[in-house]
This record gives sequence, structure tokens and C-alpha cells, in this order.
Amino acid sequence: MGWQYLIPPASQITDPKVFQQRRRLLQALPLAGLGLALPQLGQGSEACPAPSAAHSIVPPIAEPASPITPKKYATGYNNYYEFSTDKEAVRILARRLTLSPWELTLSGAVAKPLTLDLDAIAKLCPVERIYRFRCVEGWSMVVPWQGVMLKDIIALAQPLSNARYVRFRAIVNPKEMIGQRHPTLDWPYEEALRLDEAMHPLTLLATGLYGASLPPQNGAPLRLVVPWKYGFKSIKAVQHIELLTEQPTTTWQRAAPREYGFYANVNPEVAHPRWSQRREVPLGQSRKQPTLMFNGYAEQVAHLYQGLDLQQHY
Ligand SMILES: Nc1nc2c(c(=O)[nH]1)N[C@H]1C(S)=C(S)[C@@H](COP(=O)(O)O)O[C@H]1N2
Ligand SMILES: [Mo]
Repeated sequence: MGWQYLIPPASQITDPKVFQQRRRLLQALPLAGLGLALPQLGQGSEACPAPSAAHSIVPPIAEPASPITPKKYATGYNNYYEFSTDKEAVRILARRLTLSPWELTLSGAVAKPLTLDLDAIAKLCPVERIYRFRCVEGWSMVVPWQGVMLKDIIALAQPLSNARYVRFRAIVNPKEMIGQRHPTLDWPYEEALRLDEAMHPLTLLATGLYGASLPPQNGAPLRLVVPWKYGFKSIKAVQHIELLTEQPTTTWQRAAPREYGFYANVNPEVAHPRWSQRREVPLGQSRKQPTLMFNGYAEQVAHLYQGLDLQQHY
């Protein structure tokens, strides 16, 4: 049997077959902590969509099977340039970031610009997803995220009919983020998606990891997760979401336009100018494994790119 990539919170599970599958998974894998944390997630399950609806967007089984990455790798080897380019230093440095109060603003091409605090986000329908995650540098992991679907947040602001893109902007806080005292990147870190990518049910705003609150080094208190794109799209410490009518440029496009495109879809056929993307090393393992088209989510997202030349729109 393969791996189950979407596990709804226990409170949403009604189909006994799904429940059994999930139980077997939890028993078979080192997920005990996650299982215990599930019932505490969110309050809004009454009003939340039925699990069948959630399942229709992600087949429960995806191949090839991959084990969950041990937490110590996912939380101890981090790209977060606001702190450091030393991946193993980020975990310690990020502890000093003030995570609360935190506000998320939605603005731009919307009918209802708004500001949400973390309590408002916690009231939205909770989701729990085990996703593959692939960094453009060639390492990968499989981790359980908790959070909300980004589409639920964007919907609150009521995008105007001419909105086509969504820009995300991370925090600027050089006092607490010592990497921001240097122009390593053009701060603030900015990312963007097409609106249909942002509204895709796989796209999350994460607030948790491994059944606990999101660690600072992984982008607390709010970070984007777009599992079919290279990791740099999954911007950490998001404070602003802006709906746009034109395609913006992103931080990494400005830093190295030949190396990092707007789309950044995981694609083994499109090499980075300095290395092949055909294979990847799972964190904590030494053997490489093949990289999958759209990081294994082709069935869910390939339709978004019909007619787009993926060699050109990398
Ligand atoms: N604000 C911000 N977000 C960021 C980055 C960053 O430097 N700053 N690095 C990106 C890159 S390159 C990757 S691979 C992932 C790493 O996420 P992780 O540390 O949770 O594995 O975060 C992405 N989000
Ligand atoms: Mo990355």
C-alpha cells in the first residue's frame, strides 16, 4: 500500500473506510504525537466541508510511498535567509522572533480589504496534510502540516473579477532577524502565485507542523505551503497578501532571473542552470530518489498548466 497524502482531522472523518486507513497509518508510522494532537485542531468543524469533498481533490493514496521525515531534520535544517544562510543556525536564531501579536492583511484587488489576527485564522476550517516538499537545491522531505486552505482566507476578502495574481510579503524585522541586516536578498522576501494556484485546495497557509504549533524556524506563525512547487515559493512569516491584476516579480526572480522563474513548478525535466533536477535526497537519507513531475501532484495540478510551455515558464 502506498502513502496517504491527505489526512482529514478526526473530527471530520465519517467514512469508516477512511478512518480505518488512517488508523492503520497512524499505527504503522511514528505519528503518535500527531494523532494525539488532532482533536485539538480548530473549532469550526461543524461548518466545515465534509471529508468526501476534501478527498475528491487529493486521491488518498499517492505513489511512490515515502516515509515521514524525522522531525529533527525538518526542524533543524532550514532555509530562512532573514536569519542566516547557514541552515543549521536558523533553528537557534529564529527563537528570538516575536510571534505574537501577528496580523495578516489582505488588500489590493478585493472588495473587502481586511486584517486578520491569529485567532480569526484559528476559527477557519482546519486541515491536516502530509505533503512532499522539494527544495530547488535538491533535498526533499515529507511532513505533516496543519493549517487552513489559503482559498478560505482569500475568499474572506472577496477578490474582484479582474484579480489574477496574489503576492505574499514576509515580515521585515532586522532587529530580531539578523540576516536582514545584510542585503543577502532584496527584503522583504516576496513571493507570488497565480490566483488559480492560490485558490487550489492543495495550497495551505500553515500554522502547525507535526501536530504542534509551527516552529519559528519553519516560518511561524504563518507560512505558505505549495507542495507542487519548489520550496522557495512557500514563503515564511507572511504578513501581507495582496491581490493583483498583473503578474508581479518575486524576490528570487529579482535575485537570479535565469535561475528562478515565476512558476517554479517541481519538474525533473527542467534543469536548474547549475544542476540537474532529476533526483533529490530525502532529508536524513543518503540515497537519491527520482524527482516527480509537480512533486507527485500532477494529477491534481497539471490542468492548471495546459497550454503553457513549462520549459520556458520555469
Ligand atoms: N521568508 C522566507 N521564506 C522562505 C525562505 C526564506 O529564506 N525566507 N526560504 C524558502 C526556501 S528556499 C525553502 S526550501 C523553504 C524551507 O522551509 P523549511 O525550513 O520549513 O523546510 O522555505 C522557503 N520560505
Ligand atoms: Mo529552497
